[in-house]
Amino acid sequence: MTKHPSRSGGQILVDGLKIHGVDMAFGVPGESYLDVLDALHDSGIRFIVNRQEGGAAFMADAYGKMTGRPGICFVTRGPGATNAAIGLHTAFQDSTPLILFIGQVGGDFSDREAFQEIDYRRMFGQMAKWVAQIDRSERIPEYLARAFQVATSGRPGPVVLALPEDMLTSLAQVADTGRYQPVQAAPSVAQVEQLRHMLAKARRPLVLAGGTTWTAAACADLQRFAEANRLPVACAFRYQDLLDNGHPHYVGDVGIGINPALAARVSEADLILVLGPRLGEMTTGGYSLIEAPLPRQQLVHIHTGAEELGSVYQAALMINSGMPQALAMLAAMVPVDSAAWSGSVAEARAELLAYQQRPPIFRDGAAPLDLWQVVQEIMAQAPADSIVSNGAGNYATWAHRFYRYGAMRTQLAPTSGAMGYAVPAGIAAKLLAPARTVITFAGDGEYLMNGQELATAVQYRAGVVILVFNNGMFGTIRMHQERHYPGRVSGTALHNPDFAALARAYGGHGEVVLATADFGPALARALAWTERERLPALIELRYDGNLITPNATLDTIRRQAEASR
Ligand SMILES: Cc1ncc(C[n+]2csc(CCOP(=O)(O)OP(=O)(O)O)c2C)c(N)n1
Ligand SMILES: [Mg+2]
Repeated sequence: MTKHPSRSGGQILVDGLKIHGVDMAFGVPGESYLDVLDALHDSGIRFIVNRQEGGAAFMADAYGKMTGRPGICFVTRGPGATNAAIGLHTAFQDSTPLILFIGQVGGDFSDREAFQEIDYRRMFGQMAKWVAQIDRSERIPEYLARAFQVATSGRPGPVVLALPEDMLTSLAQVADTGRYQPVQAAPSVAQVEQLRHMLAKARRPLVLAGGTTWTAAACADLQRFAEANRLPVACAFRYQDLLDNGHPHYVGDVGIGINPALAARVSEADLILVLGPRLGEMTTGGYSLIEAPLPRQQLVHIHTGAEELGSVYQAALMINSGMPQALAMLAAMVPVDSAAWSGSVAEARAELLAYQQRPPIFRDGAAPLDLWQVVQEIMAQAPADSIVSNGAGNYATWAHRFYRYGAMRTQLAPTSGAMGYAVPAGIAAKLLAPARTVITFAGDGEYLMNGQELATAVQYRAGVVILVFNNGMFGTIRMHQERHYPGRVSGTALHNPDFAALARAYGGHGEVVLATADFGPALARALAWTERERLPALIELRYDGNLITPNATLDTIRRQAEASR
């Protein structure tokens, strides 16, 4: 029998992370996993220390979205794990590969409700693909390999591994495993033939792309497939970057604030090729554009998870496949005769471009700060491969509707609708891709949910540009309030700090912009600062909260609600 050197649990774990290709991890330390921290010390793995576990878990999610490899997050027992939960929930809803390691009470004290003890299997049962506790250090390689397999195979998602303290310090002589291999299915030739047959018979087909496991090659194949069959391509909620938004076949996103003309196209399509996304509430207009369980349109649903297919929608054709596998076959498919819908790409594209024009609320300088112009200025100054992050709030509309996302992994946004994602995700993106420009859209509410991570950005010199859309309120909720309880503002007003001064206090650059003409120069200064100093820059956009969406003001929403009472 081969003799293996004696290693502590923490050392075996970190050696395993290296075997599985981990180069960066996020976390907040705890006394529960000192042995891991010690093994990380000279591991070559970059351990980014966060200021709150919510920020760490969101950064791990952003890492997973950007790379397709599991984002790694380390947190301590009870309090650390509870703080990290938001990132786990997001990774689950967004199908992001992520592994959360939690320091756990030692086996000598377990099941006594010892200090900070929680049973993570129960706590995270619904939020993770797999939750386990490693009780013996010699079994770490096996658990670790499985965690990487589970997080990346089929429908990707988060995995939780609890690490009892005494297990981490106990010595074992054990072999490491090899590197994990993500497993994805592929369509059969017969399935592609059937899809082709259905497409050939269609009159108003539409592609709806989204979901995970996409690669640059898969995105290129999507473009080829769309061009060859003259198909309009819409993208699912917060997966807008699967096709360059400047491409003539890109016709918009199916999500919150959908272009009514595109909504009509989805409703009236006779065949929707659903390439990748779960058909969730946000991507189906609350299950109305595409009715569940039996849609009016014929659906071809391609998804990475077999368990997802047929779970809500009974598609006419269900194909279990990873996106690279499926798109390679679709790109290679003999194109069908597309004469019946040959005009639809140009028409749908024209509808998108019309929807992206300056909205009337800003016409003729109607508002001192034109948020549409802000987005135009970003597109003029930032390179096409810039990464744009956001969390939840009405401010996100300015990005989703008017910003033209470049090729894949230029959009980092939670389909889970979690607030607090924008800032940590932007910082993680910059740490991963220091040469690329990162622009973070954050509301005033959003920013303060994880604004403390600005300290992390300064510590690791992540030069992100953060735009704080300050309307003095939790705007989305205020909008719903005006619709349902007009004039009765409750729990949604915010008194804010001086955001620019706050950024400077952290060591970043900070400015306030009140007028349209001042934004361009402010952005140029912010971009130059982030480039030169490799430190974050924040621009607070202070504007009238009445401007709640590109289509409606709070006043008009209130008046309409009152009139219909
Ligand atoms: C963690 C979390 N808490 C609460 C909510 C509910 N919520 C959705 S949007 C929103 C307000 C966002 O406010 P802000 O960031 O200022 O953006 P605005 O809508 O004002 O543009 C709230 C409270 C949420 N989605 N996530
Ligand atoms: Mg706000």
